[in-house]
Formats: sequence, C-alpha cells, structure tokens
Amino acid sequence: MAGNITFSIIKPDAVANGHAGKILDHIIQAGYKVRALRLIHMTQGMAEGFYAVHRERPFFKDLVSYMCSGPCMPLVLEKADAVAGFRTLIGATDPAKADEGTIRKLYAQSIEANAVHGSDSDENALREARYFFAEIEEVRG
Ligand code: IDP
Ligand code: MG
Repeated sequence: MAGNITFSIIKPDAVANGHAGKILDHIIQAGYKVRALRLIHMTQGMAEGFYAVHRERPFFKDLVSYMCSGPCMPLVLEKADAVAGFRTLIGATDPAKADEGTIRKLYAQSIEANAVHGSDSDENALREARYFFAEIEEVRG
C-alpha cells in the first residue's frame, strides 16, 4: 500500500526568486499537510550526500553547486498516496516538458533549477526526510 509521507525541497532558485510562499501555498491547497519545514543553506557535503544516487551523472557537480547556491526549504508532507500524487503536482523534471499548472511549469527556470524536489518512492521519502529531520516522529518509521 502506498504511504502517506513524501519529502520535498523548495530549491534555491525558487527561494531566491521569492516563489517559496506561493509554492508552499500551492502544495497546501493541493491537500498536503506540512509535517516539518526548515530553511537551510546546504553545505557541499550535505548536497553531495542527498544526491549521492546521481554522483556518476554528468550534471552532478553543477547540481551540487546549484543546491548550495542559497537557502532552500526541505519539507515533510502528508497526504494519502503522497509520493505519486506529489510527483504529478510538480510535473516533469524538465519544465519544458511539464504539464500546464504543475509547480515546475509555473516556477522552474531550467531542467537543473527546477524549483522543487519530490521523492520518487516511499522508501526514498523516508530516507530523505530523515536526512533533514532526524528528530521528527513521523519519519522515524
Ligand atoms: P527529479 O528531481 O524529477 O526526480 P532526477 O532525475 O532525480 O529528477 O534528478 C535530480 C535533479 O537533478 C533534478 O531535479 C534536476 O535539478 C537535476 N537534473 C536532472 N537531470 C538533469 C540534466 O539533464 N541536466 C542538469 N540537471 C539535471
Ligand atoms: Mg529524483
């Protein structure tokens, strides 16, 4: 059965451009409860750890430096079928390919600076949530 927790980050481009409030409201209006939220300027080590699965990809170095370019906003979100529903809400990785009305279509700059992260599985949602919120009951499992 699909879980009810997903993990998101409002990424540095969206925070720097002043879109964080609108994106958070979009998420809440879509029915997600915010279980945890913080504002953090990631170190290189944190970003490398978070995106370790992509370390062999050609864009990894740029991705890490972009994720450390300014503060971002990690979020733990709750809703039925959270992971799949949230991926639909944010749209495709490349905003040029994202559906109308999705968060990335509305706010992303590029395939790299694409405004938001969304977990791709229940397992990764819990792992990612714990990475930023070790103290939160909901993500202890
Ligand atoms: P996702 O965020 O839609 O799950 P992933 O493939 O997991 O996409 O990639 C993680 C992040 O890496 C993306 O959100 C984006 O910021 C960046 N990224 C993905 N593909 C590319 C690319 O081809 N060029 C530059 N950056 C990319
Ligand atoms: Mg991904």
